[in-house]
Amino acid sequence: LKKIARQLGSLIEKVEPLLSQMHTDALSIKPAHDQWSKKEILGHLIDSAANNHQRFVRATYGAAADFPPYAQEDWVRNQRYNARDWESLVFLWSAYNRHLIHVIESFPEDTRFAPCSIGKDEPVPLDYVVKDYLRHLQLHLKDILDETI
Ligand code: NI
Repeated sequence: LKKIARQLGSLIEKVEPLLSQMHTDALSIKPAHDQWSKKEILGHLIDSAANNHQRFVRATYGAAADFPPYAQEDWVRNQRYNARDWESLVFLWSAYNRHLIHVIESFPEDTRFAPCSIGKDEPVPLDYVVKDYLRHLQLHLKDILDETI
């Protein structure tokens, strides 16, 4: 988990300046009515950070197995991310992730296998959830930056 925290740290350091430099004109454009704009994808990553924050902290006191799944489409739509400015979204996203790195680094050793609920399936161990959080983040950053990171 310490390794994942380091990987997450270098990813944020690398990507934050790239996001900050992006031209803001096209960021609110949805490629299709049922596809997210880049602002909405970054918003989805903020939602992912917020929901996984709950899972991570709840795991430290044995309460992550009953955390409910979240309706990601409703979260993105109902928060109207396209109405926010890009700079604020980038700031929130990077600050949230810096805090998550601190949370992951602070896990007591015996919480690695704490059961976490990630949907309707059987609970999975915390270290799987943390790895999957990073994988999901990389996947969507690729869509925002139009490149492999
Ligand atoms: Ni996603």
